[in-house]
Parts: sequence; structure tokens; C-alpha cells
Amino acid sequence: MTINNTSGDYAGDGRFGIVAARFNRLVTDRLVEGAVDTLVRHGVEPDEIDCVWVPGAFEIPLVARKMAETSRYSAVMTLGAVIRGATPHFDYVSGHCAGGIARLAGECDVPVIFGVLTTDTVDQAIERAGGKAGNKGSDAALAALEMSSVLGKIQGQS
Ligand code: INI
Repeated sequence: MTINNTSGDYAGDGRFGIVAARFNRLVTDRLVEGAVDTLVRHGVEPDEIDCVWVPGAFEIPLVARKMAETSRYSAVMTLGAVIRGATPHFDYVSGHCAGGIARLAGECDVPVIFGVLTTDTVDQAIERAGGKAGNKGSDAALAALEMSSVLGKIQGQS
């Protein structure tokens, strides 16, 4: 048996969770829009999407874990934007956030998707939030759809 969903033909079944950071909201609003738009275009009803806002990327892992542990979601997407400043703060926030989400992605029973931008500049972040480098929120939604479909197939649900 081969499971390789390259066609992008996902059922979009179930509820989908988003955890989004309010920090750098100019960017993260665009990421959320991209994610919701992509989910809906793949057949997810808007009222099957729950978006929980948290203060910043540092807070994402805790809320993503709580959402994943409810077993209510087919996948949980994490969306944020950590932009490098002049101090080591960036490294602490991005390191905790990425490390926490990576642990969840390996430990949780549902897919936890990493859609947190880490960039040197605001312009780089904007480019990746619906600008010339695409929309990483939309990419996160595609990964969520594919992963929930793959897990459903492995578990024999579809
Ligand atoms: N949070 C972000 O999401 N992005 C950032 O760029 C950022 N910077 O640069 O400071 C940031 N800081 C806030 C942090 O995530 C926490 O919300 C805060 O430290 C409270 O725990």
C-alpha cells in the first residue's frame, strides 16, 4: 500500500484548530486569513474552524497542547511571527516556540502543524503572509489537511 496524497484531494473532514499569536498582528492576521481560506476551499465549514488567539508565540505551545488533547480536532495549526530585534529575545521566544511545537508534533495523537514565521525583518514576514513568498498560513492549512487525511487512511477511517 502506498499513501501519498500529492493530488491535494483531501476530504477536509472534522474540526480544525488554529492557535494564533497576537504579537505582530499585522502579519498573523494574514496568516489566519490564509489558513481559513484554504481550509474552506477544501470543504471545511467555517463553523468547523476554531481559532484561539494568544498573546505571543511563546504562549502557543501550551494552548496547542490543550487543543490537541481534547481529541476534538483533526489537526491543530500554530500560526505566529517572531521577528528578530536587536536583542537575544528573538532566540528565546522562537526557540521555546519551535521546540515546544516540535515536541507536540511528535507526541500528540493529532497532527500539530508548524506555521510560525521566524524572520530577520518585518518585510520578510509580510512577504510570507500573502506577499510574494506566498502565505505560510495557507501552507499550514494544506499540511493540516494532508496530515489528517493520511492519519485517517492509516487508521482505516477513509
Ligand atoms: N512574540 C511574538 O509572537 N513575536 C515576536 O517577535 C516577539 N518578540 O519579538 O518579542 C514576541 N514576544 C512576546 C512573547 O511571545 C510573549 O508573548 C511574552 O514574552 C509574554 O510571555
